[in-house]
Amino acid sequence: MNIIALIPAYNEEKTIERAVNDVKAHVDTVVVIDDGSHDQTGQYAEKAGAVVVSHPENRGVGAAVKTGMERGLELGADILVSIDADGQFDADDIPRLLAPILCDEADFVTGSRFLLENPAMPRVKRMGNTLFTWLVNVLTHSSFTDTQCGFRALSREAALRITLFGDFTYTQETFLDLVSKKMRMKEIPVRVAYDEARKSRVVKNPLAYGVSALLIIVRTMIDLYPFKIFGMLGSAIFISGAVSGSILFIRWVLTSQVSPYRSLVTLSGVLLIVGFLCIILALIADMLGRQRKIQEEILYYARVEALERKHCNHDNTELFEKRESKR
Ligand SMILES: Nc1nc2c(ncn2[C@@H]2O[C@H](COP(=O)(O)OP(=O)(O)OP(=O)(O)O)[C@@H](O)[C@H]2O)c(=O)[nH]1
Ligand SMILES: [Mg+2]
Repeated sequence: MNIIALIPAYNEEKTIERAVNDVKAHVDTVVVIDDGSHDQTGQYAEKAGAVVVSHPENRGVGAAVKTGMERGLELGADILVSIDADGQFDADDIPRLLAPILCDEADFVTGSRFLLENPAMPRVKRMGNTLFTWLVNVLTHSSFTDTQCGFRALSREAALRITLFGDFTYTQETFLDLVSKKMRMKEIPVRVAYDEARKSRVVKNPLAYGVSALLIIVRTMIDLYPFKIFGMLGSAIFISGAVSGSILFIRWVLTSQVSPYRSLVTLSGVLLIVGFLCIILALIADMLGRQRKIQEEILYYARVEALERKHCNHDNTELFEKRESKR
């Protein structure tokens, strides 16, 4: 088993060495993604024995994790574990995070900071986490307790299958994508520490974080369920147009007049047309959605083949057999 840790890091020179050393004891290789840091993060990570991948410019933690997953797969990872560079998580929790994947009980295991008696999370962060976890649960019909935790593990199969677009963050998108792909997911309680003096690199401004993360969620949902989303929207608009139109029509039949609701006639017409167009859009988006599924399947095999060609010393036969047996 080749276990590779991914540490996205942005200006973390103070903590990166310790983070790498703590993680090293539990994995085969540590990959640090230095995301355009202005300090010595990359140099310190290398000194501590990590493989360092650098982005010339800061691209965001989502982009960094994507780069890390690609590098991890190239290095032949069977399991990828991501953990923060600030030492907030306890690396000794890694074995518990890996266990469900090693026992073939899960493809994705996420740490939850809310299942243990951890130190109190700052209030704004707790509210944000609760809100986003609730939203992801509603959208995926799940009951996760923490969908924002950066401490998680992914099987090779899940890493080959996942498609992430968000550069700013990847946390919620991972859940939406993997649930839609029917991957087996599990939560494990993890320990976490909070340093009041530290400024979060990701959540510089809670409102800006909320808007950016929400945009990623909306775009992901449209990508994953285009027919459902445009279909529901179109139907709702069309039905309201039809209902108001019918009421006006009945009134006209009974009283031979529509006043004082004349303006509602136009509104009903507009609603009917917009609703109809939305339903057409749903059908077109559905076709694109099917294309996406085919493209993702092609991408999966392309990734597997490319990795084999790179002689990453990984035998993918097992993966293929597992996949075929699931069909
Ligand atoms: N590569 C990369 N990593 C980032 C970026 N922003 C944050 N990170 C890393 O992502 C991890 C989580 O960021 P934190 O700043 O600890 O965010 P947080 O855990 O939500 O906030 P705190 O609770 O204050 O620690 C850390 O390892 C950061 O170095 C970024 O733009 N690029
Ligand atoms: Mg942190």
